[in-house]
Amino acid sequence: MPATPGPVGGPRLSQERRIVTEIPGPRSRELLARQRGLVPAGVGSTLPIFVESAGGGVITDADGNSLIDFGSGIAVTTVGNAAPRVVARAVAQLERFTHTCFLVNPYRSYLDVCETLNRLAPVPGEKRTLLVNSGAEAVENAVKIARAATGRPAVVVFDHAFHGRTLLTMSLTAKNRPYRQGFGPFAPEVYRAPMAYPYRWPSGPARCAEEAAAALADLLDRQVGAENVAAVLVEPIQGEGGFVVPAPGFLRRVAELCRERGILLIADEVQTGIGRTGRMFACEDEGIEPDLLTTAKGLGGGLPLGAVTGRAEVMDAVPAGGLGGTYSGNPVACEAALGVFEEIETHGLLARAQEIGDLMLGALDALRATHPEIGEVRGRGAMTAVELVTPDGSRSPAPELAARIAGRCHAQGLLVLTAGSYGNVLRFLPPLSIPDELLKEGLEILAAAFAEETTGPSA
Ligand code: PLZ
Repeated sequence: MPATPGPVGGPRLSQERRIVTEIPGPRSRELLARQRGLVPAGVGSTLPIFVESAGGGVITDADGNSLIDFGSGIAVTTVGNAAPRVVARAVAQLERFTHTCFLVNPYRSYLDVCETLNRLAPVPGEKRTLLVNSGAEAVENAVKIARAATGRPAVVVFDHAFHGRTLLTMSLTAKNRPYRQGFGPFAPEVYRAPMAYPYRWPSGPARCAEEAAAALADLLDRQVGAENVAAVLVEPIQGEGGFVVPAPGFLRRVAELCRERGILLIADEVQTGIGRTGRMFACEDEGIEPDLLTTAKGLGGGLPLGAVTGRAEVMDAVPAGGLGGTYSGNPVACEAALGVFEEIETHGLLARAQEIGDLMLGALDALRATHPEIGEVRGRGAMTAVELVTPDGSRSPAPELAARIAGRCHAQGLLVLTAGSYGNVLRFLPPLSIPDELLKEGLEILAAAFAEETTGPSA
């Protein structure tokens, strides 16, 4: 197979869609059958093709298929899968040492990652960063730190939020099935406010920000009591909840309400952060400066790494020994993260994310013009989505249509993911290393899937 490098590197994989079997093919189906006897049923897969290699804008599988990647492993391989600087640094580190435990013997790369995040994060004043292993651990630690710093117990979160699957972060997550069902009792002192979700706001988008802010103020002051609230936790663009972009100005109001009451603002940038939205952090677009900011996913370029970056006086409120973990800030993951920052810088990937956003939003808007099943096109940078509804003007969610369109895309060799509280959102998270031709080809496959599913033979 002729191998050419992707524009931003990655393994030297031919940047083409190539479907040589049905999807999944026989080898993947065999492995899936094996999986069923080994792995619990609770672990699902969006598309069970067993991966052989990935890079640039493609994923290749055990049957020799090459699929276009609009998922990035859920917003993780933002700089490209197996990106050269990530790989080179991780490999070199693997050969030096794999682990010491930072709590036992520290190493420099941990500091380099913290220094970079402290420099880049839109958190005001002097900053500190804690490294952990995952997004859930980052959120969980941010809440622990906020409680220690304020001496208050309560955390306020939003409808449609996703913050993880551990007991606390599952308790912070909004959607029951599949995340919470059967897993209670949940962690106490979690309160939920409505999200300023313009498309579904009862009185319409115009008053959405103002009314949602009023509902938050009421929850803080009357129901919980602001003096009991450690933090308000919010995703600047909701990820699993369906790429809900809060009504303009809402997040600034949230920040003000927090400041007036001595409540800490935690921005969960696990999905939006590290260049995904066309800025290093989505908070920058909103003009908000959280007290604490969580990252993971894109930070490690595919290796498990999470972080909490926060104001020094808040972060330092926890005494020595209060924070840590055996693997937290693993040296291989730290080197990978330094490679991620180099890739972003070297290839101008923030601008690339904006370019991808322009291209995709333009194509999705055009698709919406001919498909009333697309209720809304939204997102920012390389984080875009369409919300599907019944075409009768009622805005009733259409999750089956979303699943059918995703299925058609998969069969044609385009990996897309679904999301949303109602399961009716198709979301697009291509790696920033994807060539334009593959982006356009993916969008054509998507358009064809819409044509077939909405005006196909049975319509
Ligand atoms: N905060 C905003 O998006 C993870 C979840 C995949 P972890 N989102 C993908 C799944 O079904 O479990 C996420 C997120 C936001 C926190 C998390 C949690 O990050 O690294 O998966 O723990």
